[in-house]
Amino acid sequence: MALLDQISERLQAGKAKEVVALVQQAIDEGIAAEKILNEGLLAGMNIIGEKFKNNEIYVPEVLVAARAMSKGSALLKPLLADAGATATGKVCIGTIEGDLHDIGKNLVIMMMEGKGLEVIDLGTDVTPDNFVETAVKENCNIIACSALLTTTMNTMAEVVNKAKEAGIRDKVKIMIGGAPVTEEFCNNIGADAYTPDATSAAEAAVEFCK
Ligand code: B1M
Repeated sequence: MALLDQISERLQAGKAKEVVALVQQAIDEGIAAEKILNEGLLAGMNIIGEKFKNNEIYVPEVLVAARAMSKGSALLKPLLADAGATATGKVCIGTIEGDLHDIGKNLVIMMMEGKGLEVIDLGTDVTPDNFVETAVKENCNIIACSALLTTTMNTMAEVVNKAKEAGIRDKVKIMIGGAPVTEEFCNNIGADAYTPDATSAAEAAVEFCK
């Protein structure tokens, strides 16, 4: 089996140690970090998502796969950094209130830091007040919100409202993303940018900070 397929397969089996070893082997063999991420780790995670949706696997299996994904991608972090990254700016990021999914958010952080941005990670289950208070206190250029559940994405509208109430709406850009989020939703709630993946999120953040 090809190395990237092995990474995907071991990730699906939740074998974090084996995933780490295989990712290291792929790095040593000179495979590009983005290829390892997309064709190995994320490919495996997508299959997990499909099986979860079809009730072929349940939360415990998804959790161990998610852990393997996190451990494997941590190895790629230094390699995903842009050589000579010069962007400056501060972002506070988190997964919205009620939502515990953090793999996508962590990838967004990795890509943003790789471009030189300073990122404050608020973690998961972050309230709109927490986003806005942090942006005020830390003088952030960007508030970035991730949501993976259709039930939690609507709370992102509250972040926009709270930013207006706090009088910082003209000073801070609000970026949103996550599997159920769309451009149309972004326009409806009055956020500044929707991006579909971590790479485009980092690129948009750099543009906002120029
Ligand atoms: Co959950 N879960 N989950 N889950 N989970 C989904 C999201 C689901 C689609 C699965 C399914 O049914 N097909 C479904 C949501 C359905 C819906 O809302 N319509 C679901 C459900 C229902 C649930 C529970 C309710 C299950 C239960 O308990 N019965 C529960 C909710 C818990 C909670 O949050 N309160 C739950 C729990 C879990 C686990 C804890 C087991 C685990 C999370 C572990 C963790 O994150 N540490 C988990 C996982 C892993 C998934 C799936 C399988 C994979 C998500 C993932 O990490 N993908 C997911 C199925 C799926 O998405 N196909 C599913 C990989 C990741 C890299 O992609 O996060 O989309 P993603 O990020 C992408 C882009 O979206 C984007 O960049 C990333 C890639 O470049 N992006 C941004 C993300 N944030 C961004 C922000 C940006 C820009 C781009 O700007 C700010």
